[in-house]
Amino acid sequence: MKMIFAVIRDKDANIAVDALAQTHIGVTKLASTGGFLRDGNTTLMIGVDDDKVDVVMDILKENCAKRTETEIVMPHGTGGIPAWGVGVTPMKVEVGGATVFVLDVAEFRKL
Ligand code: 2BA
Repeated sequence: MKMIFAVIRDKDANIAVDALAQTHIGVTKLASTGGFLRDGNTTLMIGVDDDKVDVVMDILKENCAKRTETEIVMPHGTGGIPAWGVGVTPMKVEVGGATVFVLDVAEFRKL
């Protein structure tokens, strides 16, 4: 058995948890904080039989991997207030990303 720890973006967490649950894979979602940015992220704790590790990796790749998305950037007016009506700019930005650790589980019990 393996324990997979996946540090992912908060925004990707719910969809990843849903996809794991639909595949009947148990997951615990932990609120975490990155040591470098000191920003909130999500750590998923996923315990699975060895033959399910690739299934989990595919789900994480599909829902959390780095990808490019087009976002609308709203220009700021005075005092940091969004300047509605002024030309908005669609920009391609890189979002997502997962840092994944796979550990051997010495023992698994439910008491
Ligand atoms: P990533 O490398 O994609 O890491 C995203 C988050 O994954 C990290 O958030 C941290 O919570 C976790 N993580 C990454 N490597 C880990 C490890 N070896 N052990 C445990 N957890 C780990 P942050 O620490 O806030 O880092 C956010 C992003 O800042 C990183 O994205 C990386 O692009 C950059 N970064 C991190 N440390 C850096 C450093 N010393 N110098 C320059 N850039 C750094």
